[in-house]
Amino acid sequence: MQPSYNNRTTLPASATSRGDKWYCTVLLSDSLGAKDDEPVKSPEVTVLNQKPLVKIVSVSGNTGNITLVYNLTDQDGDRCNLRVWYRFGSGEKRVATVKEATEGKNVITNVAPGEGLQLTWLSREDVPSGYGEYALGIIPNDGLDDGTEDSSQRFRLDNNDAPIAKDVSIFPKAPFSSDNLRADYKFEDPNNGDTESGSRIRWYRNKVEQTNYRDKKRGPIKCDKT
Ligand SMILES: [Ca+2]
Ligand SMILES: [Ca+2]
Repeated sequence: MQPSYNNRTTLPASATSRGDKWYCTVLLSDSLGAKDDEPVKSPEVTVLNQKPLVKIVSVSGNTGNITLVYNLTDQDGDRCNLRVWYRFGSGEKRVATVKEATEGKNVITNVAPGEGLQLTWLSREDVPSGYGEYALGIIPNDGLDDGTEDSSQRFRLDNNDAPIAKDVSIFPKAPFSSDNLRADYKFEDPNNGDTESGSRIRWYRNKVEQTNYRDKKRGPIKCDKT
């Protein structure tokens, strides 16, 4: 029994918590003093869970570590687990590796509701050469229910590093005028898996560029034998 609410017909919301089971009893009497023999009991009601809600405030950064600022609300004051995802273009949601994760790669556990909270997406872990329009999202769960998720505006990500031309040389190394010349080099890209596309090659004869051999791996045939 909660005696401080005796004889009141209204119980303030501040007195209830999620999961509480409440009932009241009524013992009626009239102005002449006649009263019921026994108090009458109401059916029991359970105070329901209010689902949490996330609102993403901002995203900053466009390469490597991306900072997300968000607000987390739960009217019951429940601490929440947050699952973080990313999306490339209009593709499907994928698990986002976050620095603050305490469970797996993308779950931050036991977060108290508040404003201006931050998390960091380690984007290079998930998309080492990611390039294009991305979005991030958070799904809150208060231990009972998934709440209302939010996703960020799309933002531009550029994790792509330029490739490096290694061991650039001409073959043969000691050519005669009857030899075709060939440009030799190795394509190395810091992002594993990137392939060569659109490389530019220039040939110089006595320091003057020979534009008709642009982007050709084979250089001039100095002496045409035909
Ligand atoms: Ca709740
Ligand atoms: Ca690259």
